[in-house]
Amino acid sequence: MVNVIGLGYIGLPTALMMASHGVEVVGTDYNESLVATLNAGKTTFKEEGMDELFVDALKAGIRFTTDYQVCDTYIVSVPTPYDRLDKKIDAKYVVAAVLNVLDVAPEGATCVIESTVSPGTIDRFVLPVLESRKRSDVALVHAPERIIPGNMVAELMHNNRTIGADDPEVGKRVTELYASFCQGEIALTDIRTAEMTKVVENTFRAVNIAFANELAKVCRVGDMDVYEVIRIANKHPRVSILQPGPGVGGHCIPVDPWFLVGDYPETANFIRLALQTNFSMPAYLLSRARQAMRELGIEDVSKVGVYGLTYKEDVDDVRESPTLQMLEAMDEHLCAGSLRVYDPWVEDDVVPNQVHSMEEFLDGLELVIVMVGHSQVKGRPEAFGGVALVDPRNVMGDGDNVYKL
Ligand code: SAJ
Repeated sequence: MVNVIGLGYIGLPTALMMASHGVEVVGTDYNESLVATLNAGKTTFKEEGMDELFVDALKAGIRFTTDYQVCDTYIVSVPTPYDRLDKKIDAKYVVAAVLNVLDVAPEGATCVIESTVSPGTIDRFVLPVLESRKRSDVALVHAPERIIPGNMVAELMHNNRTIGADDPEVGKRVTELYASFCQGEIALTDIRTAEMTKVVENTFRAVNIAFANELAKVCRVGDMDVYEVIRIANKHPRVSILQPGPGVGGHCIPVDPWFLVGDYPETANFIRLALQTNFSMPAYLLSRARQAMRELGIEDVSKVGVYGLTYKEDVDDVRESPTLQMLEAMDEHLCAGSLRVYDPWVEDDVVPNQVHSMEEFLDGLELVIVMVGHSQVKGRPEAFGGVALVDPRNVMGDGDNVYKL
């Protein structure tokens, strides 16, 4: 039996996937209301294919509880935030979960950490926990997740994966477990290498996006079309530049690279600069919106709205989103709450001045900053009733009243 600890964006689909592929699974989370929702037959976030997967897993007998189970394999999938001051990983949730596992784990159990951790975290923070509890019989494995929100279910099945285990026998066993549903190649390595590859993958993406964002700024100064430049440059067989945008959000790309900067502050300079470049985009966009207001003769900030609160299109996740970063930047300059905000994917009130229908949103607006290109509006400027648009993601076409980055 597998006990998946932490039923968030990664733990839940992983638990469902394993259950629907013949593995006996119990999902555990300390959040009682989340467990109650799952037990009431409802999923806790929207994702293509999740509802069907949930039904399959229920049929296969998956259970959800707040209790840790006595079983042979644990999969820990809890958040790993970074300390905002020293930029190092904060492993407290992982450590707490492992401590709870050790309270019930039988001799010889395996504890797989799926949470993203910086290289050396398992050695530095998790192994000492085992030692202090005299539980060197428990085997540790790192199996970092790689699935992209928006296409999680498909990627869970088809992506290649990494299994990091310092004991090859244990690694082989865990590889077999993941092979029950994973059709990609599974690379077996040691724990520290697995930790590093995961952080490196997200750092690569952060750096590539930062490059695109810097190009956008350069092209603005030089009066060139950055999208055309990137489109053509990418025709080169060895060039693959990502897209500039309003900033970088989510719980991975803006977070994980800081682990390297935090652990190697003297060395990881280029990565630090990339993160700072990405983080500068929401404020840069504000100045771009201000420019559009001047050109359009709009003086009243209440005539400006923000479409999109999530960190990217067609997901409901608002963590670290560029819109939140932008509102925070405004807040620092005494403008809190003045912009009306709407996102069809976000039902809860997350920010002041948030409305819940497009009609209410557009009422009286003269300029909309399209922070997220949800399918609802992508390629359809008419969805905004003809008002001028600031379009940092280049998803609204090339009309006269469309201001790019
Ligand atoms: N973004 C851009 N320009 C781009 C691509 C993305 O500005 O060309 C922005 C997005 O709008 C978003 C942010 O970057 O705000 C991050 O989005 P994303 O789609 O790049 O990535 P995530 O955070 O949804 O998922 C990433 C993935 N990592 C990689 O592709 C290397 C995913 O595979 C990981 O599993 C996930 O992080 C994770 O959990 O670590």
